[in-house]
Amino acid sequence: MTRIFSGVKPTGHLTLGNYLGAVRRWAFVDQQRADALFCVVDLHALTVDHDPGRVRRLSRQAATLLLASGLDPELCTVFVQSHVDEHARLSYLLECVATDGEMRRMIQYKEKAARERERGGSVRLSLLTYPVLMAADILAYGTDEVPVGDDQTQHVELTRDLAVRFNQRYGHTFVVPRAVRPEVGARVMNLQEPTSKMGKSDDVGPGVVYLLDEPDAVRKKIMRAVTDSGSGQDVVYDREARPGVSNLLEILAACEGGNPEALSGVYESYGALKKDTVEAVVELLRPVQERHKQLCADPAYVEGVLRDGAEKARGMARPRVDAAYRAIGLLAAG
Ligand code: AQP
Repeated sequence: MTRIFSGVKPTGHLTLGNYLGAVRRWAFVDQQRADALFCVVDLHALTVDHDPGRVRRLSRQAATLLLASGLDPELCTVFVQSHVDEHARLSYLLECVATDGEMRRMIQYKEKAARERERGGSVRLSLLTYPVLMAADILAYGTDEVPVGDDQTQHVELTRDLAVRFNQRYGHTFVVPRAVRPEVGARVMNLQEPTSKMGKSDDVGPGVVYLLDEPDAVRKKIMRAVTDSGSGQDVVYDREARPGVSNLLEILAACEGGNPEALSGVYESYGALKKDTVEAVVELLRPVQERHKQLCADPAYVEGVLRDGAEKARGMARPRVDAAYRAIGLLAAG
């Protein structure tokens, strides 16, 4: 059976981008067809300036939202990364296979490091090595497929390179995984800056729709979304020339299961497109928010799912990570 691994970082509240680009597919496609593991990758949240209490709260909230989005512990494994030591153990071995040049070429590193420097902060070493930890997350489980949004494709490519290199140098240990992406909704853009990804740790709050936004907040954000100036009101799908309106068409198409290009022919004004997008997003989020509320009333259930998930994940990861320790030349403990 195909094995799938993917994760979400508790660096902020989950967004519509996280949902359309990743989580919805995990719930409605991946967990049904594969042996799937989904993880709150909390160690990754420590790569930038962080507040410990906030990371803990966001980790719990992310896990609850994954379950609210439809991840079913009967069908898949849901857990928190730091509960399974194998991730950090394997990460160090992979650091001994990766090069610093590879790390410095990562687009997300360059962007995030530049942002930290602009803010006058220093760049944590873990931000540079983060893709290696992500590779360990994936490789520890013999993963075949990694369902991710566009922004993570480069990291999965690096993971493949590290797996192949390790296997060539030290003997076959890792499955070489591949990234899989949803056709529509793979890259939801910020509503206020439609040339940038909608990110959960963005400063531009009004441009980001969060999974737990009330309908009124969703309405305000979408109705105020930046549309493209100097081109009249015609609704055209063109990501390069018309990023604002194209983003709305993509969001609507992703919500309704349609095609953004075909949808563009249906609308004569931005207003009508925005109105329908509001309705589609509110309807999309409604069941997730209702289930989230129920789960918040039962924290013991969520804790139990995470405890069982970690135990199961540990059992799956340990044999491969132990094999990697032996293959690379470390003496087995007596
Ligand atoms: N805007 C997006 N459109 C489509 N997919 C997206 N994903 C994230 N943003 C979008 C996908 O969601 C999954 C979980 O993402 P993550 O938690 O690993 O964080 P990220 O990719 O770094 O995204 P964020 O939300 O923007 O976090 P910050 O702001 O902290 O960097 C991934 O599969 C991702 O592709």
